[in-house]
Amino acid sequence: MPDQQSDRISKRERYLKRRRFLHAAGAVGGASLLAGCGGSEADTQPTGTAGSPTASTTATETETPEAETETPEETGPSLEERYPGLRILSPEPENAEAAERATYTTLVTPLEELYIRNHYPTPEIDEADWSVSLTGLVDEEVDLSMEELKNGFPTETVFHVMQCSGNGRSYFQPQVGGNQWTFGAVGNAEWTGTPLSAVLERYGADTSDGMWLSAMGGEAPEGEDVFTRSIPMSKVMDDCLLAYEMNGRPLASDHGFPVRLVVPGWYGNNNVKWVNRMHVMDMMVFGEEWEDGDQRTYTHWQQYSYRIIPEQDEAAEQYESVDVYDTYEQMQNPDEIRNAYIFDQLVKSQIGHPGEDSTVTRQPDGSVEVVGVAWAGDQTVDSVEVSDDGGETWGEAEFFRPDLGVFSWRLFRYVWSPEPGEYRLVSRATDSQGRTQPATISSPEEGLRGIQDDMFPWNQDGYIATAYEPHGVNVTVEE
Ligand SMILES: Nc1nc2c(c(=O)[nH]1)N[C@H]1C(S)=C(S)[C@@H](COP(=O)(O)O)O[C@H]1N2
Ligand SMILES: [Mo]
Repeated sequence: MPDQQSDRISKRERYLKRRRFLHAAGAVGGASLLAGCGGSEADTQPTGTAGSPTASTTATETETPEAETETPEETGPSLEERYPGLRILSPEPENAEAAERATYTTLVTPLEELYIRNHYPTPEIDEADWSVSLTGLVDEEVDLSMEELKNGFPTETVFHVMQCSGNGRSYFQPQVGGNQWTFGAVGNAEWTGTPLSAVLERYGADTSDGMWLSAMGGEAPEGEDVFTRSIPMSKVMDDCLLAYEMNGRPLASDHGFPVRLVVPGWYGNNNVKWVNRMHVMDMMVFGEEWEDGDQRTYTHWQQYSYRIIPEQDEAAEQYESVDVYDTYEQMQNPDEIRNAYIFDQLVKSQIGHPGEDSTVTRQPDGSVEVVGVAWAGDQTVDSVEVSDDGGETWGEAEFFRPDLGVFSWRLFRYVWSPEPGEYRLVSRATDSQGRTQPATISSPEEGLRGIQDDMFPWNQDGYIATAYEPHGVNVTVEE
C-alpha cells in the first residue's frame, strides 16, 4: 500500500530531522551534555536507562515501539519503521547501521539507533519454549529454561560496545564483498544477564585455562551453518554474560531475544544471539567432528569467517586451539597464528559532531566543539587527538560524561578554533598499552597481516577497519 509506505518514510524522516534539530540547538553532543544534563538527551532515547540499571522492565512495556518487535506479527511494522535511526543494508536477513553521525554523541545508544547484523533472518521465538543446554566437559549436563536462567542465578550488568568486525568495510580499496558498512555498525549499550561463570561452576564444568566454551545460535535454517563461536574459558569466566536485557528492557528480537552471549569488549561476531546450546571442550570447534561432509556446519563462522586473510593467502589457516586471544597481538605475530581470529576490539574513535559534509558556525569566541566516542575493547582508552590538517598536527581532546567502565565507550570533546574554510576532521585514539589507530588502510599488494607503517592491513573480508583517515568528516566553517 503506497500510503503506508510513505507513512513509514515520513516517520523515519521526522526522527532524523528531530535528531538534526536537537543538534543544531546544541542539545545533542553540545554544551548541555557537558553540563551533565540528561533531560534533553532522554528525548531522543526512549529506551535509554543509563542511570537505572535495575529499572523494572514491565511497567512501560506496551508503550514502547520495541515491545512490538518481541511478538512480531505477520504484517508487523517494517524494519525501517521499527528503527527510524537506521540505514537499511538488507531487509532480510536484517542488516542495518546507524544512519547519522549524531549516534556518536550519545553515551548509551538507544535501540532505534543500534545496528543489526544477521546472517539469517531474525527468528520468532516464544520465551516459554526456549532453553539453553550445557554439554561437554561438565559433571552434569543440563538444559536450562529461561525462567531458571533468569531467576536461578546472580544477575550482572555491563556496558559494552557492540561493534561488527565489518564496521568501516566500505572504506577498503579495492572493495571487498559483503555488507558495505560505513561508520554505523557500532553502538554502546547496557547488557544485563546471568554471568556464565555461575552457570559453569554450578554444573561442574572444566573451567581451567586452555578450555573453550562454544556457544551456538538457534536460528540457522535447515542445512545452513550454525552460528557458533568458541570463546576461551579464561574470558568466559572473567566477565561473559548470558544477557536477556538491553538498556533495561528485554532484548529486542533482532538483538537475540530471549538470550544472547555478551563477550565484553570483543567484536560483535563473538556475541552469539539466540543461544540455545553451549559445549565445553579443550579446543575450538575444529575439524571433521564439527563438520558434516563438505559442509562446515559448526566450524564455518569460527574457522573460515572472521579471520584476517591477506591477498596472498588461499584461505585461513585453521587451529585446534590458540593461546593468544588478543586480536592485535595475533596480527602482529603472524608466525604464531597466521590469520588472526577476530576476538577483542582494537582501539577506535569516531566523530559524532560535526556530521558528514556539514556546515558549522563558530561560537562568539571563534570555537567549534567537536564531539565523538572512543573505545578500546577490553583495554582502557587513554587519549583522543583531533586533527584538521590530515594528521600533520594534532590537538588533545578531553573526556566528559561518566565513565561506565572499561568496556564502554567514552565521549570526547575537542575545542576547535578554525578559520573559515573547508576541512577534513579526523580523530585518533590511543589505548592503555600505547596502541594508536593507524592513518590508512594498506593496498592488497602490501600483503600485510598486522598494522605496519601507520597502515591497517587490507584483508579479503574487509574486517576491523580502524584507520582514522577514511573515518573523517568534511566540514565547512562559515565566515
Ligand atoms: N546467532 C547469531 N548470532 C550472531 C549473529 C548471527 O548472525 N547469528 N551475528 C553476529 C554478528 S556478526 C554481530 S556483529 C552481532 C551483531 O549484534 P546486533 O545485531 O545485536 O547488533 O551479532 C553476532 N551474533
Ligand atoms: Mo559482525
